[in-house]
Amino acid sequence: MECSKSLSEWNKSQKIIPGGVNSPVRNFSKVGEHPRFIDRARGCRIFDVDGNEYIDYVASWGPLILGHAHPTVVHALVDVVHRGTSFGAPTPLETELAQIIVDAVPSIDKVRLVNSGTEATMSAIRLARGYTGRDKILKIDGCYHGHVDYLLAKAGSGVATFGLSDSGGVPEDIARNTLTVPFNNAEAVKSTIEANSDEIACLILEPIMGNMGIIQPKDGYLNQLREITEQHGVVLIFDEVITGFRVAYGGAQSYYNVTPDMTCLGKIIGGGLPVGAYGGKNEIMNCVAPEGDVYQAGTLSGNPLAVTAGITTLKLLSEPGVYQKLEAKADTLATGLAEATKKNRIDACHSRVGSMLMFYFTSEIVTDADGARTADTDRFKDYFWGLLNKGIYIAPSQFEAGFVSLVHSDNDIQNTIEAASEVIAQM
Ligand code: KE4
Repeated sequence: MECSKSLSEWNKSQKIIPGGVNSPVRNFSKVGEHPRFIDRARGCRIFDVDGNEYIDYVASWGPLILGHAHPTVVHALVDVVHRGTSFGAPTPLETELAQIIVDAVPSIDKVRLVNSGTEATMSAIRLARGYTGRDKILKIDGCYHGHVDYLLAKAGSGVATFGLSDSGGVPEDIARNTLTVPFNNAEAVKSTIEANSDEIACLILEPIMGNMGIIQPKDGYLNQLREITEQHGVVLIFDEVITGFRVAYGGAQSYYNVTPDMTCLGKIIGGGLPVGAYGGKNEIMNCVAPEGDVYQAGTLSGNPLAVTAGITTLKLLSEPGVYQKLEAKADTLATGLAEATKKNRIDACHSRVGSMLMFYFTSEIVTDADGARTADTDRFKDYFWGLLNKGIYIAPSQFEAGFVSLVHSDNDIQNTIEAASEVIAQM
């Protein structure tokens, strides 16, 4: 596969951008070689600067559930850009997106728009601390919540991919307020909260772990967390930056019928442009400045372009039958992949919730981050390159999720299954 132009771009970018990329996970160093530089995308396909075409399952790490350059989204952006790009003043568009989110997400009475998932989680944690007057936070080993200092302890995504135990640059007196427990172990949460009960402000977690591959909550686990945190006045925060509007229109909290105190959103709610959000019960959200004393701000928060892309995307997702279509497409793909690993007797643990799916090269049944860490990342590397060379673009890491969009056709899915079957058969 010709990639000389990508290589040339890589040689330039490495000189002036750390790792040649503006986010570590885009770097191919853990699978070897260099990233493909993208020229354009449309629907479920992306095209690199050498003209190679790929069926895309990264979807910009989740946002593009409608596919790339969706005509309705593009038209809405073209219409709105002529009216100005940012005002630093409120607009009706922000209220419209906020209303859509409040109507869709059970835990959210009020919501503040920000510019990224990281800003959303950082703000939610500060708010939980301000609301409770407590300093400690509890997170789950392997969950990734963005690059917030005190949330990089035992994080997933790029932190796991690059084997960074934690991050450099985080002072000990910040990290020590972060407690970590394994996923799918409610007893560990209970005992940790009881040991620190009047000091823990919140428990934050991805209700479905999407940054160590995909790890689903065991039956009743989220309900147990809800009860335990309720008993001890600990704010329960669902980080639904990935799962929000992905696994259901109301997110994982609707899918599993468990309502947290606060929710963080991102990715899909911006439709491919920078939007994050945090929201929750009125009594908590009323503590946010200027109403309350918990400060959070942002020059471009609620930006009319990004909000327009988000509104347009969420309106299209609210149409009848959308999630059934996503479910059917993803189920077909997941079934085909499972048949391929089984037929070739390749140890694999498959995982799918709605239109997010992946599998681990391991014989274990993965229920937490330690289980995910048993995956054979060398085998994954072979799988990644086998697919890429056949025109299938998945995340360059065993510890990420794959995403099916509304515009992956039956043909695209079948082509993917055939390509994956050929690669797996050669393993
Ligand atoms: P951003 O700051 O990257 O918009 O969102 C941070 C974040 C928060 N919470 C969850 C559950 C997330 O998955 C993320 C970001 N996800 C990664 C990929 N798994 C983004 C890709 C990247 O880091 O470039």
